[in-house]
Amino acid sequence: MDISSLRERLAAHGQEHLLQFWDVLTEAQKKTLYNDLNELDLEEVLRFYKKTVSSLNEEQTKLDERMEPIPADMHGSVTRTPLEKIKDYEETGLREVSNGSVGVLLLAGGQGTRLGVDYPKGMYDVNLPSRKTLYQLQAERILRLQHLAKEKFGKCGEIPWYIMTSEHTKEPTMDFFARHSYFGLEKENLVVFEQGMLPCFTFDGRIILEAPHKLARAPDGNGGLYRALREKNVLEDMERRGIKYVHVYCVDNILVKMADPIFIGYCLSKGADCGAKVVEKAFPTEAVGVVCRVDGIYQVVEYSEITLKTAQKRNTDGRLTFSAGNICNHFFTTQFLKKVVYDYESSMMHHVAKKKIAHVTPEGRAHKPDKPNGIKMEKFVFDVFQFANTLAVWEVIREDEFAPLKNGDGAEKDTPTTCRHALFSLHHRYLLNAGGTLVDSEGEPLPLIPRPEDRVVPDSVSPAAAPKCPTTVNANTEFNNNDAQKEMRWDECPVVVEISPLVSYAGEGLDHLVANKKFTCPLSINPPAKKIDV
Ligand code: UD2
Repeated sequence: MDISSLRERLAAHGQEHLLQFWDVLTEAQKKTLYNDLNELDLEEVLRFYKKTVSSLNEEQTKLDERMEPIPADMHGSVTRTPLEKIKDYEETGLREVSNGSVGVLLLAGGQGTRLGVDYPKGMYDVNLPSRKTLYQLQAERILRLQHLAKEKFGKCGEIPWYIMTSEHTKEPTMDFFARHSYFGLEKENLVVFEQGMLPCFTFDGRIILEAPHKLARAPDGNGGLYRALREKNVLEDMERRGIKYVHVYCVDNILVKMADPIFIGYCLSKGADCGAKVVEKAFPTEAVGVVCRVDGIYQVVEYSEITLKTAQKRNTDGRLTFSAGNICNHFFTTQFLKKVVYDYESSMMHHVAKKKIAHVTPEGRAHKPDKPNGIKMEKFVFDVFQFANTLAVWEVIREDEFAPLKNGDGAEKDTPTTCRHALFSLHHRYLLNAGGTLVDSEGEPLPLIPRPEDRVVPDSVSPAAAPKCPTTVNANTEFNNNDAQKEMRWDECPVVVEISPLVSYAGEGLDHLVANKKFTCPLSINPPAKKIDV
């Protein structure tokens, strides 16, 4: 270890404090720190830091005058499109799936700090009757979609699943999939890769030490995707497999439609190289970014970047002018990704996040600050919209497609409970559309929207009063009660319906199972159990 030249290099960049504990480190710790510092491209990270903070000091002008909505002909909506057209989009998308041209890419490198778990969010189980995790629901949706495409076009295109992880989430994610036999997917169709990490800085530009021998580092944002696509040779993998279109999405949306053929078909019909699925902003001050154009360039603008007057602006039909709420659900052509990765990635700016960063005190003690003490630098996945030739926006119904898991139970929104209820409610609608009915113990149909008097506060429910024995419908039309689930309770919501993604991707294929039948809750609809030879 050439410690004196390392010391000189650090001193030349004002970072000599990183060796302040050197003399008290063990040999192993010295090795770790020495390797980490040698591998760090100091010039590059300091250049990022300077560029990022200089943008902080620029006067933040509101964007109002320069903003325009996405032109109406590029802002499609599921509620304003004739059913026939939607079927055309779906057919186009399914054809591409069966051709093997579609891949999905999951952004799963986040640290899940708001949810407060120390494992990857995809492994979270929101307590559905099946106890399926987010990863399993997503894997099964891929399987079902492959099946639907094959059924329609006779060819089974495989959908490779690219999963971007980070230092914290890669190993547990890989172990989890291996332990669950890849949930039925082919192992080689799962490509797990790791995004980059960047050091965290104090406000005056010094890299923070998390421990005497360890730098404080954080993933470089979900826009770290583009650098990782290049550095981990993921684009090459896509080209080798003949992938032309990629659906990129974030891990926490329990209703996400993997490689949604309608969205893909819509984007293709518009000749788009880049697409964003959005939901209509619920009210002017809702804290979501909107997809729009600024000086003619596509962008996502945060609510905090505009005035209330602009947020409240309405069209003549009464709809909000800036209504395209971003839900982190994107379409890219691989051609576009190639252009971004090789031509533009390095010019994309980082955003600054002021954070409470755990660090070591000069006395060598670990300390968790209670107010922000430094910054993390992050790129955002949608920052590439600015490079699109044609960006198409597809607006979907929030209740059908967007229920994110951000916070732990007890928070106001986006919790395991709200996710679970969103899924039950969607599956209840699938059941009704297929001609089935959910009834209460008196045989009365359950309303789609629970009546206040039907809601039961979980803690006040006695086990005897809670629904216990779920009705299970196997896709081979067997009806039975599942003993293993008898003791489970889903007592806080009167409607409990879970349809396995292996049976239905988006409500299809249920008629022969449920039409003209009545069911009580909790109801699970599963594929036929595999026969085990003994
Ligand atoms: C994201 C979107 C926001 C909105 C919202 C809807 C971005 C930057 N923001 O906000 O506009 O659509 O979702 O739910 O897209 N991730 C990584 N690496 C990282 C950081 C995050 O892969 O370094 C992943 C993370 O695991 C998650 C996704 O990116 O799957 C979104 O991250 P988030 O939950 O931190 O983003 P959020 O909710 O602030």
